[in-house]
Amino acid sequence: MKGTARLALALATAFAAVSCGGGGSATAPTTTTTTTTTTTAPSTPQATVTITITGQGGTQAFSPNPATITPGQVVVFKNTDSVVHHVMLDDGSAQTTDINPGTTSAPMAIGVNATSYHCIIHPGMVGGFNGVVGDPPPNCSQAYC
Ligand SMILES: [Cu+2]
Repeated sequence: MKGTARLALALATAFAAVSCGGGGSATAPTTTTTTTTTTTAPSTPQATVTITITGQGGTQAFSPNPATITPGQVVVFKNTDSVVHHVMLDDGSAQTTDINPGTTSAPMAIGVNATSYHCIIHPGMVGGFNGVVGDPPPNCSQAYC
């Protein structure tokens, strides 16, 4: 009987010591769970880029030209001119619809292979991305050359 009581006391003391040590260190990590909401922040550099249609010709037809984008970035074309324009990427991967004067095109994602674009109504209007300003057709003699 005496031996059993002494053993129980020894076990209880040992268990208390272990659980005390374990409980002390368990409280710290629980505060890190709120950091997950900050993962949406990197979307900020992907904000839509607005390229203005100026009404001038050649590489001056768009501003900024060249526009700085990242692959997959969404751009819109804002027509501040007095006639309709219609922009197509030179790699053929995407195009706007007709952009009426005073309106802005629907958002268009720019693929990794798209480096330049032009107006299909006025081929002299050219622009590009990331150092490329576009290439007006040789001997361009129409409007917006
Ligand atoms: Cu045009």
